[in-house]
Amino acid sequence: STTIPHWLSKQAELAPDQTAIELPDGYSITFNKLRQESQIYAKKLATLGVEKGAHIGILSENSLQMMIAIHALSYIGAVGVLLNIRLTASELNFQLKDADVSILLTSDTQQKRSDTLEVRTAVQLNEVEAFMESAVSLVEEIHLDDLFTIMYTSGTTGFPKGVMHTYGNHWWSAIGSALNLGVEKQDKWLAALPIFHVSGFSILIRSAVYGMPVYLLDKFHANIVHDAIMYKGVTTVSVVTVMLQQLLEKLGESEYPNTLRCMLLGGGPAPESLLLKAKEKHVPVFQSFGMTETASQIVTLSEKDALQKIGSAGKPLSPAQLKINRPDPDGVGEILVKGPMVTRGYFENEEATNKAIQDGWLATGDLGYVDKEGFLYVVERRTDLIISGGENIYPSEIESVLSALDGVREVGVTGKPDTVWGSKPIAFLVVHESITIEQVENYAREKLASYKVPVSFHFVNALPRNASNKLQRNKLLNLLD
Ligand code: S0N
Ligand code: AMP
Ligand code: MG
Ligand code: MG
Ligand code: MG
Repeated sequence: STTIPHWLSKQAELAPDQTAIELPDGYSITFNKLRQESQIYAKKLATLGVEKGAHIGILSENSLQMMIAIHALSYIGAVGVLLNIRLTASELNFQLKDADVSILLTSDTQQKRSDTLEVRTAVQLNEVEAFMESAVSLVEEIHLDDLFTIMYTSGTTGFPKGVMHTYGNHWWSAIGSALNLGVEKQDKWLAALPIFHVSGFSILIRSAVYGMPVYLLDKFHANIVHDAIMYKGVTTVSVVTVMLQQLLEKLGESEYPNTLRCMLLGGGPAPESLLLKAKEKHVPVFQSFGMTETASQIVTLSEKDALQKIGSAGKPLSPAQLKINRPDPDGVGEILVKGPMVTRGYFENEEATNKAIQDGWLATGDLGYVDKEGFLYVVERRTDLIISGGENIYPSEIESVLSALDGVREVGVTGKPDTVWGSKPIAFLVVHESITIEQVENYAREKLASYKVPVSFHFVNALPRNASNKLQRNKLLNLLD
């Protein structure tokens, strides 16, 4: 397979004194120092038993230490399994087991719940600092075909699937972004999206590949992002819809300085009213379409096209292709994508992999059409995906969890439009008389991440079903009338 010099080591040679990471409290670290600290950390992880090919869980809000740990895994050749901190213990335990995680690294906050997690070893990221350094030899060349990360994405079957990313997927994603958005000398990319999602993770990779500073937040805070754009020379920010909404509110009648050149919007649909509002305030929004499986954006609309093509997700990035499968008379069909940033499949899930990827083309599950000039418009999901604040929720996942509760006979879940989050799940249940709504809700809270807990629960006599007895989720909301 193709090899390249380790990307962080390369930047430490090319731009040793360039800032790699800057924090809101003013602390910053250069590429040279970041390499040094990541390599030391790698040798300490080796003492803990982290070795080439091992699957290492990471459960943390964004932090400098998390970034160092991720680079350290790459110096060992270990695989990072990035875990969503909002998940419950049972949801995390599924992923820890499915991904064969042997060692889990946590932030201090997450460590508090590690006794509910089923993993051989759980260690705090900062405890590793105290370890001795093992005399292991570190990776100097990255093999682009090697597996680097696994990130879970929920699935139609009710069980999440581990999306595998090779170094090559991440590398080509960063290159594709650069060829489309450009890389400029003064670039500084703000990361408030979680690193456990590819939306945040991809910023870390772009930083190493371009030699570009990251302005790193532990998580999204509208105030801090606003100030960073206004006063800290941030040029690029990745956001989901709900964040852009809050930022525009904060902006009020003012405008951002010219230093801001790109507000990269992704992770789900964006209401046209929001895009128009952004346009009015001269915010350089770049709409994009991408998914965990494509290692971030694969289709992006530049600001200059945004005026004529409002609502479009743009054109496929330079190293990517797109086609619409079996278009209807209006040209609408399933969006298929192909390119070197696309995953080779789901970890130990051949069935799902073969279903999603054929001849290198990934079936996204999304419906869309391409206009005469080649711009993609995403219409809706073919499947029943609910996207709340950039987090994916599959109705089937909630249905199978609630069905397991005694007294629940049938469950149907669908998305209900929500002005803040975009969409939120709502549940309809056929139950035995003995059970109460409160019991169902408590059970949901125990088993499901809070963003997946339905906004309301409705007991009904029967669920809408078609002639072959299949649940008709698109008719569930009618039960409210
Ligand atoms: C929007 C966020 C920041 C909201 O979280 P916040 O404010 O931090 O919430 P908390 O204070 O932790 O909790 C308060 C209560 O709110 C609930 N809650 C939190 N999040 C949600 C949610 N999404 N939906 C509904 N409720 C939520 C909490 O549960 C809590 O409730 P209680 O009190 O009951 O416990 C946060 O949700 C967030 O960070 N969202 C973004 C996630 C994301 O990154 N999605 C994108 C995933 N997609 C990809 O990675 C591929 C696309 C991609 O790469 C990309 C995407 C965007 C931009 C660029 C790119 C790119 O291509 O580079
Ligand atoms: P995830 O894997 O969590 O990143 O979710 C990816 C999903 O988000 C896609 O399959 C789409 O359903 C949705 N999505 C991403 N970008 C867009 C967009 N521009 N418009 C509509 N939906 C989008
Ligand atoms: Mg397994
Ligand atoms: Mg909050
Ligand atoms: Mg997801």
